[in-house]
Amino acid sequence: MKLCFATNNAHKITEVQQLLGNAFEIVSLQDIGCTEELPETQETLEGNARQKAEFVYQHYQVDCFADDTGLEIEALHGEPGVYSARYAGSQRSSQANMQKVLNNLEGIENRKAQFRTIISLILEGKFHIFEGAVVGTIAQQPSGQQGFGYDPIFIPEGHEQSFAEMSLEEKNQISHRGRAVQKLVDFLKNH
Ligand code: ITT
Repeated sequence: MKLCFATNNAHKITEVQQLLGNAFEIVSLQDIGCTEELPETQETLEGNARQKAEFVYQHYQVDCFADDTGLEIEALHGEPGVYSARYAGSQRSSQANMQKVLNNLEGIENRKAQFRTIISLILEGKFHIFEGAVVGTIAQQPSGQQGFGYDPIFIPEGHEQSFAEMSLEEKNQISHRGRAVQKLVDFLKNH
């Protein structure tokens, strides 16, 4: 089965393809000839995930899904949340975003956080939604080279290492995206 993954983030494609295995083939935006920037102007993860998938479905008429993810930090009242990509500005720099988080948490003891992913699927014209989350803490400093985005400063609960110190398989087993994709796979297998 072929499904378009409506994302411009190559890291997400790598993670999700590993989870989907051979039963599903991911088609990229490039594969369907979509070179425009996907609109992402909503104020919730749900809204953005839906907006990205609907854009692709309306313009290209293919079955597709989109992922919107946010890092929600308790002591920062859920920030950066839906604004995770541009937290430190429009240059979308992971280094600057992580530094802003660390600066804002300086001197604050509560470092609890969660990653939350919403996946929206449009299959045969019908809309479906799946959610995955993982709780953890924000480290004092970045560590690790794997993964992407905020991975070097996020330590999932029950672990000592950041997501960026884990292999792709280890992260996928416990991550927000891994959990949301598992729900997507269960749905597709029963469809
Ligand atoms: P698309 O919208 O094209 O899918 P994006 O990178 O803009 O790609 P999001 O809006 O979902 O994706 O990402 C929000 C931010 O959260 C962005 O800065 C990512 O680097 C970061 N992020 C998303 N998933 C992550 C993960 O699994 N680990 C660490 N950071 C992540």
